[in-house]
Amino acid sequence: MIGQFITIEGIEGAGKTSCIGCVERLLTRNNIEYITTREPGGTTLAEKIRHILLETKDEPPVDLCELLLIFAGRAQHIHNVILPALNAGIWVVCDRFTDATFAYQGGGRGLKTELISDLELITQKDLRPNITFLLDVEPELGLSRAKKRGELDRFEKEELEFFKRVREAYLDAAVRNSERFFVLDASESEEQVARTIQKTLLKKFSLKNE
Ligand code: Z5A
Repeated sequence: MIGQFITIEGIEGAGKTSCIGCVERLLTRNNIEYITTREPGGTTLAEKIRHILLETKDEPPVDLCELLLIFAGRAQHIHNVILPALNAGIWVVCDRFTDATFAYQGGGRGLKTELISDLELITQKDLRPNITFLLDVEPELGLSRAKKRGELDRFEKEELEFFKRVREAYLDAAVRNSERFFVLDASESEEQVARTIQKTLLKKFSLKNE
């Protein structure tokens, strides 16, 4: 049996953490075996790459270097974690995946979509999420939530305009991939967002809510 691949996307402070918790609870109630993982990261090596990507102290990577580091970590993550799980029938819940690359490196940094698509094909072949939740929120609100948590990483230090471009690129991706994207209004309460996510999963995968 092949497991299902669920990804959660959105700008900072959109509420991915609580969204993941709600997906996990629903899968547990349905006795579905799953793992939760994240990008950048998800393996020991890929977590080291994440650290390089997010830290603010040393030499910052140029945009192309950032993109290649992200796909390097992704190759490791797919090979060592995602594909073995899916092939064993285990569902994978992933906090960000390649839609984030189109949004941040494409929309935010301005790298060409064709370049990202080429790397996607090389790294993933036909692996794509079965369902993607995009938690959509005004950057002003998302950033204000994220800032309450304390020290900012390299991405969180970007200007508001950067996050506006990221959000637009996410919304464009949702239109282009409407068969797997579910866009949620993440300015609503965490409880309301959780209810919508559960309803969507119940319907898509014929799950039980008991
Ligand atoms: N990145 C990239 O550039 N390219 C790529 O291909 C990939 C990633 C894969 C790290 O990702 C960075 O990597 C990321 C993009 C880049 N940029 N940054 N920074 P990350 O996902 O690990 O980091 P993050 O985006 O900073 O995650 P986050 O800020 O933790 O987002 P979140 O998980 O959506 O937020 P949260 O912790 O769930 O919520 C933040 C706070 O808001 C918290 O106090 C909540 O209680 C509160 N909250 C959440 N939802 C609500 C609602 N609905 N109402 C009120 N308050 C709420």
